[in-house]
Amino acid sequence: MKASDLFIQCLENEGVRYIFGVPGEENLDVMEALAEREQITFVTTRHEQGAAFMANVYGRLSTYPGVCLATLGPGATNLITGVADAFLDRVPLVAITGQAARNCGFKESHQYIDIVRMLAPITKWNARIEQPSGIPEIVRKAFRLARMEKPGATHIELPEDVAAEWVEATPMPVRRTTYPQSFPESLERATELLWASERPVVLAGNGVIRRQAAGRGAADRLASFARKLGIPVVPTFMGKGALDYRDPYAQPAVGLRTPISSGSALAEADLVLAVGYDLVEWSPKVWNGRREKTIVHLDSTAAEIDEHYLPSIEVVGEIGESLRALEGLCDFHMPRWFAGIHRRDALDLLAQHREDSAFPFKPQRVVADLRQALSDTDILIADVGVHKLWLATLFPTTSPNSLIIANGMASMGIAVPGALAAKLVHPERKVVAVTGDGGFLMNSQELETAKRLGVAFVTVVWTDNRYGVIALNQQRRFGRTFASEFTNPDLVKYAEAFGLPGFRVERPDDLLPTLKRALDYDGPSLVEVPIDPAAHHELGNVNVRAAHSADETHDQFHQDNHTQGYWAIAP
Ligand SMILES: Cc1ncc(C[n+]2csc(CCOP(=O)(O)OP(=O)(O)O)c2C)c(N)n1
Ligand SMILES: [Mg+2]
Repeated sequence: MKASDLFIQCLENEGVRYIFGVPGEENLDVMEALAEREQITFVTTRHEQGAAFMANVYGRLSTYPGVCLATLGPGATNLITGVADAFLDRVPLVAITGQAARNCGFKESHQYIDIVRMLAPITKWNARIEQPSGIPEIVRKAFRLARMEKPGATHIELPEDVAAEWVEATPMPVRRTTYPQSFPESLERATELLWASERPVVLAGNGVIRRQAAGRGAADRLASFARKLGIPVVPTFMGKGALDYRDPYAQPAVGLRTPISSGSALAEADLVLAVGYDLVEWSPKVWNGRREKTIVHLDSTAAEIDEHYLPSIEVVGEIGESLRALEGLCDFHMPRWFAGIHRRDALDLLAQHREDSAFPFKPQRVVADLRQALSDTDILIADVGVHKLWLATLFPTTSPNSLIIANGMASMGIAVPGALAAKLVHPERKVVAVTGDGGFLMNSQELETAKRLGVAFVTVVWTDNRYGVIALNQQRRFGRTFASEFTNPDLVKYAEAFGLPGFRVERPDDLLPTLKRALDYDGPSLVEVPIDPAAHHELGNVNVRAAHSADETHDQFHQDNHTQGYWAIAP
């Protein structure tokens, strides 16, 4: 058979359902092979970056590698941002690129650049297929490594002459691996350290969400562990939803440059049990600047090196299993040391702004209405900008992967293509992309892809006519803004030009009904929400909390959990 047919059979063998991409001349054989098959849908995008972000979010939510495809040269360079984002956020993704024939690589040649070398620093592994007989092993390896802990991006280059050759081979059988169990000695040492500590706290990261999505129950085990021991849980932005925000042990989320506020559980803690925590999200220097805290590292891999992150013990293994084992060994309940800690309450703040009538909108009001419009398991995906910080700080999450935050690479432009992919993974859920006006215009072309495919999600654009977070920081540091402002096209007309219904919300009370209308619409839609940039300054005042006292809210939590709305238990 032709090598391109074998290549597609190998992708089918990996369970691939979608390839997102822009074909080029050097992929013609691969595209032709795809046209003959049914299992894989090729989603033609309008920019390779859109394709990479779609594959990225597909991978985040499904835990199986999302696949994107581009041609050589410019197609491959356009993929880079979405691939790098997968690399830093531990997302399983396989990028496929075409290439000029093998006899072009040593000389100047049309669109030829060394893609393998270019993508090497942002992939876990990548390779050129030099011989068609290598296809089964290379594809198997790319998918296996992309998904294996910790997941990330891999890349396969298929030169056009290789794709057109003849070969006799079959795909390799897919065998799953298992991870070694954590050492009993490590678990015992962790138990001793927890027992000896006075103010322990769990810092729960991306890994908890990832291993929950992979069906390994990491978030379920974490909830059980926290309750048995009575330990507060601080999620990172990407760890949001690891514990239901209504749980008495749930604490406010941290990430990026969140300062460590005095009086917060992490500031006061003498021991930090870091579970599935990636240092890229929130530097340990912020919460362990004086290197005083005892650290217990519990993750799927050994700890990263950082002078502010020196674990006393590393518990390495499947996260949920390690938590289960630790819970079994820890036969004690900690005194409620964090009960007296006083913090301002995110829920309070949202409740206060529920009726806020300011126009342009205050972000708090928009977050409150978004929470009202979506159910527990619906999916909200944030782009990158000050709107992301508002959502990460204020949006209450009840379940893993209901708020998607890209926080390692933190690239603008992920929300629109990401929402499309989220809907493909979970057609039964409502999906909303929240994006700034800056990030929106970086990948808004994918609205055409959404329209063509008939994929229903709502894009909510926060318009403040600026790169809001940059302008905010300029104001704070230098007392003025520079080169961070712009104007916008008429976004309602822009949506309509794509054939989408577009709404501009001009009265605060119209927001919730407009969101509901857009969510009920059977196709992509756009809602523009003008935001008052002056209100961004209030972000620094949000010093959130989850529960003033575990005693007070514990019973209430169990009564209210899953039976009442979000505002029912706001104190
Ligand atoms: C691709 C990319 N370019 C630049 C940045 C740096 N950056 C981070 S947020 C931001 C501004 C975002 O503006 P906008 O999308 O309007 O969101 P807002 O902050 O106004 O909510 C910029 C330029 C980035 N993260 N990603
Ligand atoms: Mg903006």
